[in-house]
Amino acid sequence: PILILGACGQIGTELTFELRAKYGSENVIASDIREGSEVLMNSGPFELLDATNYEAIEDVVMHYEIDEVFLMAAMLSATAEKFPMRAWNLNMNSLFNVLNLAKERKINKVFWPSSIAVFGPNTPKKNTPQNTIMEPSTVYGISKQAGERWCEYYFKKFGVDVRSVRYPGLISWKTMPGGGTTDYAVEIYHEALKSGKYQCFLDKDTKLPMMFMDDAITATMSLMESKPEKLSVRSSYNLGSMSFTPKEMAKSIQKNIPDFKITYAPDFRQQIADSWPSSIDDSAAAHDWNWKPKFDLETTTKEMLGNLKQAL
Ligand code: VAH
Repeated sequence: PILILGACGQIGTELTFELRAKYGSENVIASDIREGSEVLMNSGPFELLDATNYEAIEDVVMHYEIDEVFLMAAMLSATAEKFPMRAWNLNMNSLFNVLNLAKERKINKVFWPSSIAVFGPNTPKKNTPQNTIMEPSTVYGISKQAGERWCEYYFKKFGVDVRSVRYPGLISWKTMPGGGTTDYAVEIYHEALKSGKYQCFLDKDTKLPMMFMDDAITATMSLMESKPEKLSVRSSYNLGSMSFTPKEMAKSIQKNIPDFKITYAPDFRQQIADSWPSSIDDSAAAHDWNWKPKFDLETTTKEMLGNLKQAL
């Protein structure tokens, strides 16, 4: 059986649905610090669980005889700047809890998300390589860089089978993101349908690596199902699909909603975005486990507006 920590979050929610569809609802235990959507809560077993509480996780792991853990609980970049020590505590102690369960052989496999936030202001911004300068300038980025180093250490030292990808900004319609710098790329679709206008908290030319959630989930499951001997990276794989600016995103929405208006009012999240790459070289993932994205900006916009129209 599989345990998902942070199952009510932006990625966790969709991961829960996809893993349940593939492996059967009863084999996927969802957990979070608080209850999730009606749909999620009614789709299979759920446990209220604090990812920083080792004993509580251990109890659930033993009770359900868990084999694999997906650790999706974290505090994201924007919120982490407001609460640095809470972010460090949640992001690191949850990871140590899961890595130590694997080291004690109480679970066999771990997925842990890293992020393009591990890169910093002096990282090459275009086609950022798998191995390069990494001096993250955000609390969240520092926690992700430290987390990657621990994942590789536990793999090399204790043979822990932990796998990870550096997610770009993720765009989903089933769930809202929580406290990220790339959240504008989700909010903009909701506002385009609700009010026909959106005030963007990043500047019009801020180019960032982004990905539609379906691609992110496919990548996550593909990496976890790969044969271990195929994996040359045990820190975290670069993962790319598309890059665009808020201005390009607004144009893509205006093709469907001609009157949509965007304005720009950069806030503290501009500095975070400016420290991140504009595009990613994910050739290691393509080589090791045949990663290939399906969605671009046009198809993402069609999917988002089509599904949100139904949902709203
Ligand atoms: C954030 N969505 O904005 C997350 C992600 C690359 C961005 O890490 O913090």
